[in-house]
Amino acid sequence: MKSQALANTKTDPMIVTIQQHILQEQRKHSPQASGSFSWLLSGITLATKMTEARVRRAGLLDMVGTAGGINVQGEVQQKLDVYADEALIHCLGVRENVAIVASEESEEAITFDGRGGPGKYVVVFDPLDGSSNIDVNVSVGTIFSVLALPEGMNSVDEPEKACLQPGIKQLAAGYVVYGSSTIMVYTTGHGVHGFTLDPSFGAYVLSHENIRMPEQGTYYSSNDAYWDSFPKPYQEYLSHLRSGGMGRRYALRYIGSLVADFHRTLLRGGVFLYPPTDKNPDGKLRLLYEANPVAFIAEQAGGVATSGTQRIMEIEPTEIHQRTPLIVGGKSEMQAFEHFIEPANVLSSLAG
Ligand code: P6P
Repeated sequence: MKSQALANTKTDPMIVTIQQHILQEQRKHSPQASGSFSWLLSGITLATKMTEARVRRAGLLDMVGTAGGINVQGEVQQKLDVYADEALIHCLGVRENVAIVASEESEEAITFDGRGGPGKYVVVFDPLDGSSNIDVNVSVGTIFSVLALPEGMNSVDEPEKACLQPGIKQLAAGYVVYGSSTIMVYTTGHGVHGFTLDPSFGAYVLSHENIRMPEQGTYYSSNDAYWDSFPKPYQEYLSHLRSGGMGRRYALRYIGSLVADFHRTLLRGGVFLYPPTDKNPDGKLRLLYEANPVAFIAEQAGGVATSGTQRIMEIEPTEIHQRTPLIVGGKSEMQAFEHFIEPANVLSSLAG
């Protein structure tokens, strides 16, 4: 007889860890799988647990503040940025099936040659997105995307080219949000599943199976400080949301940390927008390791993700750190968005 206390919590003896879930999914969807992907993912989960341990105690470990460097984006590196980046590079680097990684923190792609046999995966990631929020105790996150090393491509000679694949080629994508609890959300193309880190025994335990994004929410999420530099169709769309044009009043929620803003949108619905602005005319968010993984997860959960001119996952990348506008949300909000943006695209294409 199971004790009542155990029966009502996720620590029930029937818990499902992320490793168990991946293996179950692989057996269900690709019986011939060698378990190679779950070995890769265990490198990511380990690195995020190492990072989580420091995020939680940042103020006590001299891990707040800047590391003194500037990353390839021209952003001041936080100490935790550097730690999270090194943890992922180390944990993935010791997995012989990983050929190449690319990080927001490194200008060039990194190859792991000289090990037993050629790797077959490419992993791109933002090791600690939103890290400027750490010092004020706001949620931050890790975002990752897994691609196959293209057939016939030599990982050592063309590492950057191997990363430049559209989002539809992703084998898996996920993020970890270091928030009030630490949750990993991932997809391999068979739905979206969330796992909460149980610090009492250090495992990610299934807590959100088959996440579906609500058709319509009640929040929009954008940095309204840039309103004046949003293109007019975006201003008209946001006014539509604010004025009850969607049959309900929307509230604004904006944390300024993509993983936190997207995680809320995934669970509660609504829409997140980072439009083109004067300062970032191509958008601020990076295609390969922010927009693409978010788009894969959103679409797998029944949502939509666009750059304003095309489906995010169909953008053909030309450089590792390229940026894109990102509008991602539930079906209802995104259908309304298409209505406002479509004429603008038609007009701009005519003008082009
Ligand atoms: P802004 C954090 O720096 C980040 O890259 C994303 O996590 C976040 O969505 C965005 O920038 C916030 O940008 O211009 O609103 O501060």
